[in-house]
Order: sequence, then C-alpha cells, then structure tokens
Amino acid sequence: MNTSTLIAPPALVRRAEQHDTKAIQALDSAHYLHPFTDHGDLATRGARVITRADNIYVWDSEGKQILDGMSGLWCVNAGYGRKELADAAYQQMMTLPFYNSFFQTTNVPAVQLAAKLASIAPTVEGRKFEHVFFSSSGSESNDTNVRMVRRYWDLMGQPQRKVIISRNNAYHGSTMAGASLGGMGGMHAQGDLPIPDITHIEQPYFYEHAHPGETPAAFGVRAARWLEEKILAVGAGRVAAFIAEPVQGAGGVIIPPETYWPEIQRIVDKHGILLISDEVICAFGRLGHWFAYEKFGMRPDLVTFAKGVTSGYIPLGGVMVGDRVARVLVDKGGEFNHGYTYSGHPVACAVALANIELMERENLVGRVKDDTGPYLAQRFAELAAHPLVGAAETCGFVAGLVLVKNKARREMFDEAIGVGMKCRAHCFRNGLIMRAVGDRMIVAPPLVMTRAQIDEMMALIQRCLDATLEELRSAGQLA
Ligand code: PXG
Repeated sequence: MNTSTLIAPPALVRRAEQHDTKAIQALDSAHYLHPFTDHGDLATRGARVITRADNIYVWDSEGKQILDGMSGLWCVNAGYGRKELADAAYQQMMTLPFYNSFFQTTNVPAVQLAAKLASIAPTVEGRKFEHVFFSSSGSESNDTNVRMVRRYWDLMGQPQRKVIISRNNAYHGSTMAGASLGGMGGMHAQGDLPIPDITHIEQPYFYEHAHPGETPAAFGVRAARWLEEKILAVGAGRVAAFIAEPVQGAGGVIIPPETYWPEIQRIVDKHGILLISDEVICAFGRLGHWFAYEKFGMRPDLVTFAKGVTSGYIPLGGVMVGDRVARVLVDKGGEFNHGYTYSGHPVACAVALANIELMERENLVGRVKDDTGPYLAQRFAELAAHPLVGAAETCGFVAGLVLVKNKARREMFDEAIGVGMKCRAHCFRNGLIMRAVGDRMIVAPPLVMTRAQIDEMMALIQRCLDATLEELRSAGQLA
C-alpha cells in the first residue's frame, strides 16, 4: 500500500506551503460534518482552511496571516508552536501511549497531574480540592458533574435532590446533559432538551437587564436573587446544585457585577446546595488566576475544566472535586458507576503537566493578572468612545463589546441586520479573528500576547469597527 497517499494526498498539498484550497474545500463539504454549522450554506462558500500557526498567529491555505484573538476556541493559552508540549506528547507516546484507569490500575502522568492540580487549586475558607476526575472535554466533565452530584445526594440519603439550576445563555457543552445545562434556546429546540430536572434562571447581563438608573452593584444582588426565587419555586429540598460560568464565555463574555457572586454564595450556602463553577474557559490563567473561583471569592464544590489545561494541544477535561463531595464519595464507599476510556489518558496528562510547567516558568498567569490583563482593560475601554460601541469591558484576557444603533438611547440593531456578522467579516478581511455573538464582539487572546501585540490587535479592532460603521452608513442602516 502506498502510505504517502494516506498521510498527505498530493492533490491537497502541493509543496510544504502550497495548498490546493479549492480541492480541500470540495472534499470538506463532501465528507466532513462540522460542529454547529449549516452545511448547505458552508458548501456554497467553502470553509476557511487553517494550515499552520505560531505564537498568536494562524495562517490559512492561501498564505494569509491572521491574528488569533480567540486562542483557537478559548484554549491555546500558551500560544501556538510550543515545542515543550509536542516533546511531552512524543515522549509519553513512546513510553506508554495508553493505558486505562479502570480495574484498580493507574498511570504515572495521571497521578502526577492530579496531584499538581490539587496543589494549584486554591483553598477558599478551608474548602480544599484534593481530588480530580478526568475526562476528555468540557461536555463530558459536565455530564460527570450531573452523575456525581446525584450520586452525592443519594449517598447523603437525600435522593429527591435531583434538580440542577443553570442560567439562560450559559454554555456547558453539547452532550445531552451539557446542552441541557446550557441555556441556549437553539440547542434546546433540537432534541427535546433540557432533560428532566434541569431548569434555568436569567443571566446577570447588566446592559440588557438592568433597570434605568440601577447601579451595577444593585443589579448584581437583584440578579443573584433570581436564584433564590427559583430554589423556592422548585422546593429547596429538591435542589441538588447550581452550575454557572464565573464569566459567561460563549454567551458573549457576560461579566457579572462584583456583588453577584457573593450573593449567589450566600444563597447556595443558606439552602445547602452544591455550587459547580464551570471554568472550562475561565481557568488556567484566562482571568489572571489558575482557577477563576478565587478571583470572585466563590466557594464551589465542583469545578469543571478542559481547554486551557493542555492549551488545547490535546483533548483533556475534568472535574476538581472539593472535599465536601470527595469525602462522601470516598468515605461512604461503594462503586461510582461512571468513567471514560480516556479518563486519565497518559499522553493528555503528560501534555497538561508540560503546559502547566511552561505557564509557571513564563509566569503567564501573573502576567495576565498584573501586567497584560490591566493593559488590555485600559486599551479595550477606549473602544467605548466609538459611535457603534455601547459598552466595552474585559476581565483578565476575555473582552467583550456590544454594538448598538444609538448609545444614548441604548437602542439595539434589528436582528435581521446581523451587525455582529458584518463586523466579523471585516475582522477576517483585515486579518483578525474576533468572534461575534449576536451583537456582541468578543476576544480571548493567547496569554502569551505582549503589550505590543495588544496594541496591534486594538488597531485592527478599531479599523474593523470603522469599516462596519462605514458599511452601515452607506447601506442607510444608521442615522
Ligand atoms: N463549558 C464551558 C464553559 C465551555 O465554554 C464547554 C463546557 C464544553 O466543552 P467541550 O470541550 O465539550 O466543547 C465549553 C466549550 C463558542 C464555543 O462558540 C465555546 C465552547 C465550545 C464551542 C464553541 O464560544 N466552549
């Protein structure tokens, strides 16, 4: 058999740097079903083919360089092209590429990573994280949360506590449980979701839900109390847990007011329900801390992670299990009938260890907290002066702005105009990856981004906002 045709079909790659874009796009639409994609529509335009990457840049098959403002998909925290991570994977593959952790067996990288994660997860008011359950993604980790929360309450003799409360516009994954926990109407509409015993409250989005004249502090407390209203409506004795992202990522970088999390914590404590902090995006330095619960003074019982744990170089996810839950699972005993083939995958764990080591060596978390994060905040806030921008704010290395038709009246654009998509198209054209979520434009750059690169990104964002403004004006869609 001629194996070279299996590895790189000559029709697609002509020379190291030369790709046949049209041929790749044709095969792509003939065979590859992409996530969250209208395939008929994609086939008419052809997918963008990304072929290589370095530092904060990616290149497409036409050789165009693009500044990746989204770290891949919120995950390439250490930046692209990190040889240490490739070496760690290679060496582990040659030593032990796979072994399972079922049947009273373990492997060295999984043990080392579990211990490392326990050492970097902060203890808040005596609540420690000494245990980890591994999966391969954020979705699987949230399915694990549902299983583990229900197992916990069974072992506690309160099996009627089944209900998990989440928030509208949250993203917790795309498996049946993940999509149910999430608060995305479009996902619920396909597949008869949510599954039973999952219910939602409104998100703490100041720009949309604050009353005229209400301060962020007052709004934060009011928004948190929606949780208490829901707990009482469901019946406090039936509620198992509340799950939330510290900052909602996929929902458009929704940063809650400072008063929100302390009030949520008071409410979950009062009713004795478990708190799950979904930090698939927010952990591993994204908000200037190893884990985001520390930043907000949250005291979660379970913490979901994925993405940044390996900087996205290889799939790995998991749940940090706090002592409250772990002590019951371990001490009360009995088998927890749950796990994945790839739980504690040695190669993924070896890459995660190398990634955490690299982040420590380069002080990436501290840089975001004390240097580049505050600088991004300062530069991003300048965008609020732009005629199209209603509000612009950051939290560590996530940033979001809202595009509005009239700032003074807080008037939004007609959905049909698709203002976010227009802006996103200008970004691509100008060599910048910036996400559109409805009328919010968001970035989450690699944590290695320097101040000079922040300036470079901000210049691109300005240019794209100007181009969007120009397009709207010439189409008569703006006064
Ligand atoms: N929780 C959170 C908070 C996430 O952001 C998941 C769980 C699910 O992780 P997996 O690894 O199963 O995808 C995520 C994933 C977007 C986008 O459009 C965001 C995610 C995934 C896909 C798209 O911003 N986040």
